[in-house]
Amino acid sequence: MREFISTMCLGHEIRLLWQPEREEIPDCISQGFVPIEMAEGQESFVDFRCLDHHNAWSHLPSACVTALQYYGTLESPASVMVNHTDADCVLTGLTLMGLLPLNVLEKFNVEVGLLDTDPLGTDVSLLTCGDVIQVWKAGMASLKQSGWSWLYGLQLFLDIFRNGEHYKAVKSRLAEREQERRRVALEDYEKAVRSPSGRVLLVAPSRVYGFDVQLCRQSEFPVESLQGWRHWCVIGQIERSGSVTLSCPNKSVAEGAFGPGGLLNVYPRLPTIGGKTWGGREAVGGSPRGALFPVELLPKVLEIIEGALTFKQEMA
Ligand SMILES: [Mn+2]
Repeated sequence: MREFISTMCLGHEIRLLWQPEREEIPDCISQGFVPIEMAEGQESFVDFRCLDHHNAWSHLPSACVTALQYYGTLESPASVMVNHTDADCVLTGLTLMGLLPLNVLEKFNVEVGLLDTDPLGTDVSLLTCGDVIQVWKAGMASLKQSGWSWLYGLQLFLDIFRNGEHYKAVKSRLAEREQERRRVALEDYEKAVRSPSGRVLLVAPSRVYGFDVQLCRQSEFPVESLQGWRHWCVIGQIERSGSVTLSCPNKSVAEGAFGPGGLLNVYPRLPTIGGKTWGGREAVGGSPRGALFPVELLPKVLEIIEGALTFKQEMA
């Protein structure tokens, strides 16, 4: 829902336009509102700064990395236009306003950008500022869709950097939890069943969220290429809910493996439950909503998904 918020941060005036109607976006840009990651479906709205990396701009780096070349150029009042609250989007605004030192952001934005563009292939614990990103994400986990949540995200970034000493305990707690999650994910991976090509993997049960670990990024190859990943689809039987989640590394790998549309080609082939079908997006989806998926059908699911691969290349 559209909101206009006029407020302040570190002495800067901020004029924030949240989720403007699609038809009014071009007008708002000509009035001086800087669009940050304003992708609406298949269309991305940008000004000369090109702060987006979706749709027609998918060849660009993440927005917060592009924003480094416009560091501190948004004078007060800073007029920005946004439609979501994630680390890349908020950090882009922070960078344009120059609210943290450039030498800090030159390192930090690159890492946030890496997580934004390759979330399943980046080990946050290996990043220099991974702890800051983890605290921020934990602190934003219950965010509401509102311009105020974007502004709170801005404040939280500043607070974590400026008052880092207060966050020592929470940082080590989150790091421990992350280490434990990776350990359990790897343990589940070792018990997983592989399809004949090795490209599809059945993790049953899956005790933690672990697709990032289990898909096995091959970092010497590009993130969007089939060679960039050991497995192209992980079938996770989620212990907590009894449902099944399918995860491919990203849309382009899903399409490379299963043809245009990725997993959309796969859902109709999978066994229905009480007439309800599988569904989701190109790279992520799952078993029928709200239904326990019978474990005895899982080998069949593995077989069907292996059979749906349009490009077969056995694992090296
Ligand atoms: Mn982004």
